[in-house]
Amino acid sequence: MLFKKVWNYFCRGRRKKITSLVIILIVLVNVMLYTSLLLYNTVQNRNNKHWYDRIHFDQDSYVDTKGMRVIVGHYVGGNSGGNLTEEMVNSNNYAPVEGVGEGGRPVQMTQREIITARELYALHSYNILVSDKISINRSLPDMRSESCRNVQYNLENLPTASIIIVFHNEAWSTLMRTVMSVHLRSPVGLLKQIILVDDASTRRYLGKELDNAVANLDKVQILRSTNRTGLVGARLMGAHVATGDVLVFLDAHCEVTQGWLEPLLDRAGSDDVFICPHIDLLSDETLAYTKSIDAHWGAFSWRLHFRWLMPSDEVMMTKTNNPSKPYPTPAMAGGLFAVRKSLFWRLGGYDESMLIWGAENLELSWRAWQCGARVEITPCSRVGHIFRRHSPYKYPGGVAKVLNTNLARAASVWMDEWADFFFKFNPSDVTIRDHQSVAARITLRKNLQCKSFKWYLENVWPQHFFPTDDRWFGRIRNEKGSCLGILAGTPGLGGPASGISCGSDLDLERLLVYTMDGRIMADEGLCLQEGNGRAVWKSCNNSHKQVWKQKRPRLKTPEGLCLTQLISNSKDGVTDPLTTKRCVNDNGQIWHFERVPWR
Ligand code: LR7
Ligand code: MN
Repeated sequence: MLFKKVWNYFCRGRRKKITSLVIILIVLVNVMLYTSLLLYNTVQNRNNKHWYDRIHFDQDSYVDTKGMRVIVGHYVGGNSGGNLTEEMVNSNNYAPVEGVGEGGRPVQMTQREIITARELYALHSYNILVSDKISINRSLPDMRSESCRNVQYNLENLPTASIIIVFHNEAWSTLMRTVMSVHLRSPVGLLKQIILVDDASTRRYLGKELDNAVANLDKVQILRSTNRTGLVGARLMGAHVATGDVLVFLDAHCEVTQGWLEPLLDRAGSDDVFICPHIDLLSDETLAYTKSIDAHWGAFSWRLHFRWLMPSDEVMMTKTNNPSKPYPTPAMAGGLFAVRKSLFWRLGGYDESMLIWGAENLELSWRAWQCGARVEITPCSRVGHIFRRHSPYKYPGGVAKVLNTNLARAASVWMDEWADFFFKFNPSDVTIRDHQSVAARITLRKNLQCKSFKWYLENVWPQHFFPTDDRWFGRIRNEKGSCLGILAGTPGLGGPASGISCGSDLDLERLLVYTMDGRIMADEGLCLQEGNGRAVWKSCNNSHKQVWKQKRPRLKTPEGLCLTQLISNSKDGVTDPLTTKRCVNDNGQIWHFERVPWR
């Protein structure tokens, strides 16, 4: 009733027109608001970084100075897609769409595809939906630098190559794209064979369907392991049947680019080197091919996790002067390298007792260097690899057991006193070590008359951050209570330095190396650095800002400022960031060096 009265009052004569106009206006404004909201949402979604960031994320990756995310070859175990049906897991959905991903370009998805891709992600730890849309023969740009393109190789004089690609439950499209990229971009005369080694895959499409595909390809053969042998066992199977002069190993989700093979063979020909290509990035989300930074060095942390670091100044200098020259690296990532077959076997192939995944890359690198060979990277061979955040496959026996077995074996055989350091701070690995028989590998080391780990550290990686006999090692405790240390989760590039709770003698996060030239080094190659009145953790370098003179009981910068802790202790045991201040009479400037034996 009331409504009708109000309506009649407003809807007479001239008022009727005004009311209608007002209603139309209100509707219009609402529609506009709604559309802009929708638009905003879409843009938001697009900027929402990546959907997979919400899956879960560990600390084993960081963004380096040039913005490249450096994912390191260490896993904390994967998740194998819970809700997927047998059909989804076992079918091959390769259906290339013309032009998609050509030239190495990223592939965009529709909102609907994003949902499916998210469901399928855990199958391979990369975006299989996108991979299935890209042709296995897709084009890629020539990734080489000008100076690399100008190098002339005499193909007649280069040794021939057997390419070995091992896989366990790999996706069809990425595996085949790896094979096809090798086929398309390797000089015919140099490519002896491509050996695929199936490490007991269970996916249906990797059976007959793969056999048939391979049967149609020239020079490609497939070996199958009946039991899950792990990547070392699988690579050895391939190496045993290889007939080429040089073995070239690739992961099963790579794409090689123009001119990739010649520089590898050129260097591998010399019989004293394990030569790695420059590894570029294939995005796990869009499969885009992107260049990785020009120079990186392989090394490892105190816990023996593989890490990419900036090369030493000397290496950077030679790289600038001769950008096409291979340069030495303390360790290789492991999956992509070439080596003369005779050298591979002469140095003992691989440690056959290494399981599934991990540590074989360090073992091989140490063995190479210590036993008279070298490990190098050639900037002229560019190969893309899909970096994964998690391992998608199962580790029989558990990830920790597998990885620690391999690490224990590698450390026991090659690291001498630093093996004691490793086991002291990883006591749970001691039992694993004691169950290993490494006698055959020790004999190999003796027979090859290999050098010590001390020699390796001093000569191959003098910039290392491990404790040594001429470095102090221990905890640096502030008079107010906290200790200098690295907060869990500090990225590889560093961050503000705070005092943290002192923990036990086994907490590597609080243990530091103090060098004779005044550097305070933590794990992961971080050094305490002074800047604008603050103390921060930064990648170790030669800067005088990383020099701290111990003037008991103080720690001083070269300018004479004192390292200072302001607050005695905050709630979660983490103090305010440390500062550098004029030296005064303040407990916050008193630091006690408490030595901890490192082996
Ligand atoms: O049980 C297994 N059987 C296998 O055949 C487990 C794995 N594999 C295969 C797998 O399908 C793949 O083709 O082995 C290959 C390597 O496994 P990934 O791709 O899961 O390893 P990754 O790329 O994460 O890890 C790096 O470190 C490993 C340590 O064991 C190996 O050396 C990998 O080859 C190595 N990859 C690279 O070096 C590529 C560059 C990335 C980095 C860092
Ligand atoms: Mn890989």
